[in-house]
Amino acid sequence: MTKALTGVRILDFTHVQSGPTCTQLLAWFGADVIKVERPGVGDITRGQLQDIPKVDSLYFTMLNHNKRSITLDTKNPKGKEVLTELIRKCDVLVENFGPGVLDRMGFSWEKIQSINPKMIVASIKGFGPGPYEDCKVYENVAQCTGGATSTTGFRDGVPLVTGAQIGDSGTGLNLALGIVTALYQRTRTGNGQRVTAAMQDGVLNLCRVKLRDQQRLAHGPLTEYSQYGEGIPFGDAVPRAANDSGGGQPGRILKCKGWETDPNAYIYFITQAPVWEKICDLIGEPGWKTHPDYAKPAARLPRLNEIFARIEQWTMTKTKFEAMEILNKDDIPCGPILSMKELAEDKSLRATGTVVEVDHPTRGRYLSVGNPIKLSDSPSEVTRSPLLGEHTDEILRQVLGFSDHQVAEIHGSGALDPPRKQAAE
Ligand code: CAO
Repeated sequence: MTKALTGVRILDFTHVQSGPTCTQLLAWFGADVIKVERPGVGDITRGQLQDIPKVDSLYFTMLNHNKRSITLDTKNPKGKEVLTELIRKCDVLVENFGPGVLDRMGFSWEKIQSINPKMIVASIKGFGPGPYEDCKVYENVAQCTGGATSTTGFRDGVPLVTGAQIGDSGTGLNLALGIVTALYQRTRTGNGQRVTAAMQDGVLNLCRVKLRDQQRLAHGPLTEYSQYGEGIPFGDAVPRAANDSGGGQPGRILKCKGWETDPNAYIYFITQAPVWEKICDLIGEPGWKTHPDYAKPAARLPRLNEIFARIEQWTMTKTKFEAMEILNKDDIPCGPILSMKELAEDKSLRATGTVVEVDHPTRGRYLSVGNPIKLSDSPSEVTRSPLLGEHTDEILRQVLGFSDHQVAEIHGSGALDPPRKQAAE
């Protein structure tokens, strides 16, 4: 069976997390992804957070499945020639270098266009045009500057970053969509184009409900926030909402049986209006179904702390999984707080390929996340990440068509040797 992106060749200049997320997705959909890495060093994540000495880290292996690796010093004159040939042979160049790096390498958009007018050049940067456009950015910087951090955490605590890599992996997703959209447009126009995705933009986009709340503040307090019921006035910016629901149906994290010793014995409980009467019956408060202080959603808003405290009395008598089962029978939206251990051991996630076990020649077997997007006619098999430069000769010969003599010349030129200047760890 062919894959959705069979025949699409990607020149992958990405590193760390944001860009590799994008090209890994494209590889899962069948694109031939050729990762260009600095000789001797490679993607810096190969050596970061290593759990096994001298073995590609899980950080790297979990972001670079289904790719091929070529090492090339793109600052070496011969290396530039090879890169020029790669640009001719590929459909898309993806990069997430620091601002200006590609230009300094001698491969500006104009130059790439002159080599291959059909090429799509896709870039992730920390910021879009503006005062910060020249800044280097990592995940938490994007979370902080995109509105996630100021709105995450407890009102009286410091701002918090989240464990979900919304700046890196979130922006990688955006870029992947931009690339396939540009590829689709190219089928009509025949032309390449630039695709750019800024991490700040991606995070802010994911924080749209907070921008919504910022505007609602002008018209009065945010009644679904706990602080409203607690009588604490709102300031002029959206406050941190702790675990209050970000939508119109109030929700909280509530303790379940075992919470005293298990840090994840909790459940997220949503008091969705259509199932309110069932909730009342379940927790032993049938009178709340008709009582004017509790019967209607608006009446409940100033009393959410009291209501959730009562519901928690019930959830504390059940494990999070028992509560989930009981609540789902009544269509009451809820979710147990699952630990990474529980997710890693979840059989259904293995069955769908959302969590996969991969074999690696130097690491052995390890767990990874698989493709979260399922296509019925383009299933994703997750294959291991490449070793550094594993496919250099294969790509020089098969993709670029170089002869034995040319390959030997490239080897002799120093283009495959480590460059002198390397980015700091
Ligand atoms: N051959 C020769 N040189 C190479 C090379 C190759 N194959 N590949 C990379 N290099 C060089 C580049 O030319 C550049 O050198 P110069 O600075 O002399 O031009 C250098 O290596 C890499 O520069 P960089 O700025 O991309 O790398 P860094 O480690 O200093 O910064 C990061 C990393 C992530 C902060 C920066 O790339 C960045 O801001 N990227 C955009 C935002 C982004 O994607 N961030 C997500 C990171 S994941 O949290």
